[in-house]
Amino acid sequence: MLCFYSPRNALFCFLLFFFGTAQGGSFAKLGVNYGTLGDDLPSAARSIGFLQSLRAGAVKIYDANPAILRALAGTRLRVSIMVPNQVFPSLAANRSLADAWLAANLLPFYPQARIRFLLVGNEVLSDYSVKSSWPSLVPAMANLHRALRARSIRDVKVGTTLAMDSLKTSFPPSAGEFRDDIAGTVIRPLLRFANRTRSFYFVDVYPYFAWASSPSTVSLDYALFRGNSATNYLDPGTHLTYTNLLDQMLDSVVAAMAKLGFGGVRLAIAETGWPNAGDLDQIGANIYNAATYNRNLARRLSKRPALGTPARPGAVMPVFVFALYNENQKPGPGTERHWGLLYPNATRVYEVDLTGRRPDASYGPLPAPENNEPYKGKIWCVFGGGKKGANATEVGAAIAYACGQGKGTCDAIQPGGPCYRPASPTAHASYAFNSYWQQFRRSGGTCYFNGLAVQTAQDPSHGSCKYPSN
Ligand SMILES: *[C@@H]1O[C@H](CO)[C@@H](O)[C@H](O)[C@H]1NC(C)=O
Ligand SMILES: *[C@@H]1O[C@H](CO)[C@@H](O)[C@H](O)[C@H]1NC(C)=O
Ligand SMILES: *[C@@H]1O[C@H](CO)[C@@H](O)[C@H](O)[C@H]1NC(C)=O
Ligand SMILES: CC(=O)N[C@H]1CO[C@H](CO)[C@@H](O)[C@@H]1O
Repeated sequence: MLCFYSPRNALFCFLLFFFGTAQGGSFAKLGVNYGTLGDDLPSAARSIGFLQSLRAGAVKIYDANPAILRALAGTRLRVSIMVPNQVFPSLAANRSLADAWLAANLLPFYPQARIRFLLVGNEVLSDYSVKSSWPSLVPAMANLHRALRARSIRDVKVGTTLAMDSLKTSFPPSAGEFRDDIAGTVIRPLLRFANRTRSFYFVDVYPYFAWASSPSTVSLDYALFRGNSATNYLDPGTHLTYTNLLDQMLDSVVAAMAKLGFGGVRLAIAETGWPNAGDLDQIGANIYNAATYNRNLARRLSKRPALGTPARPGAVMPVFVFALYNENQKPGPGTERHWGLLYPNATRVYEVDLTGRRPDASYGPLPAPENNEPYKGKIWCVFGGGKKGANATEVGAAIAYACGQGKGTCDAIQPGGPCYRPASPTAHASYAFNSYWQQFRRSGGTCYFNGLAVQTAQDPSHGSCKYPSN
């Protein structure tokens, strides 16, 4: 009940509630993130058809792809587009460039496509390699906002997406606080902008990652919205009771915003979801959990009056699930390529009604989850994974990369070494990938190599050639 703690905020909260209720209908259906990092995905036109048959209410894309925006023209789907990370700094420096960006990317499709959000950059404040561009973020947003107004466009809100690592503290939720390196310099101006323009704080929030990084202390049921009085969490600071991890994470953002004096800025969930598969050493990434998370999420969001969160009861939030497809070209651990509601062949990974109205009992049975406990056996990383069109040049480059990292990574596959034979590129790749991964997995090294590598529980050692393992 943060809203009513201070009389100064009460009016704003009332307006927020009223405004939220008035807009409630339009946010009721879940939106879907339509990412395109796959080499095997259906066309834009077919994809929009799939979004409609999934009964999505909105779609978010990661750029302003003309083919997708053309396919969205005339549909009921609300649309969120993005200014890429490489582009926004120039828009901060020059107002006419911001207007030119709109003219080239938004105007040809507006208002035929119902573009409602213009997101400037994707998780920019998590990428320290572009730190020098951080101060440009809000000025770029402001220039785009001005350019929209100058063209009398009033129904497109400008924002930016931020990951949960913009917080330095998120537990207990009432202790939520932004990182010192961004709080005053970027976040405060961002919140001021969001408040002034009645926009949102767009957060990418993944209970999956929070649970998976400490499954022994966080309950899986709490992460999947099916906790009970034993898994509820009582925040000692506010005495609010949390029934699920998503609310807890959202309210840590609310607390952090309040500490900067902007406790009233509305939240939108730009990404959330649960992976339907992952690597052997990744816990809880399976169809059963993914279906449970997304069905329960949809059901919660369909409730009227809106549930909001404990700190913001009744608040209505736009929410976008990640993602439409499993995307086979996303780098990183296996989960990254398995967030889809659909396989690339357009088959549903599991049934989910995004309007949240379908009763649980009407869904068919799900495959039982088999990896809800940490994998205890040994794991190796070998050549495999069935990447289409892999060629000798690519494999050679991957071996060279793996062997170039660490100490003595590839000694065993030098001529005369115990793993030199068989002297085939794939056998050498297996040794090199595994040797690299065993050295670097603790520090974030992944068993991926552009799709050339895969984890296995089968020891690839042979004769005197021993593959290291965990
Ligand atoms: C802004 O960009 C426009 C268009 O490229 C250019 O003509 C103008 O000189 C730029 N202004 C500044 C101040 O850089
Ligand atoms: C679609 O792809 C999935 C995953 O690869 C597979 O299990 C399924 O059988 C495929 N469906 C069709 C109709 O090809
Ligand atoms: C090998 O694969 C790489 C990466 O997919 C590609 O860029 C390259 O053109 C291919 N080379 C040949 C000879 O096919
Ligand atoms: C916390 C804060 O800055 N709230 C302001 C948000 O904007 C409204 C006007 O739209 C102000 O009344 C609030 O004070």
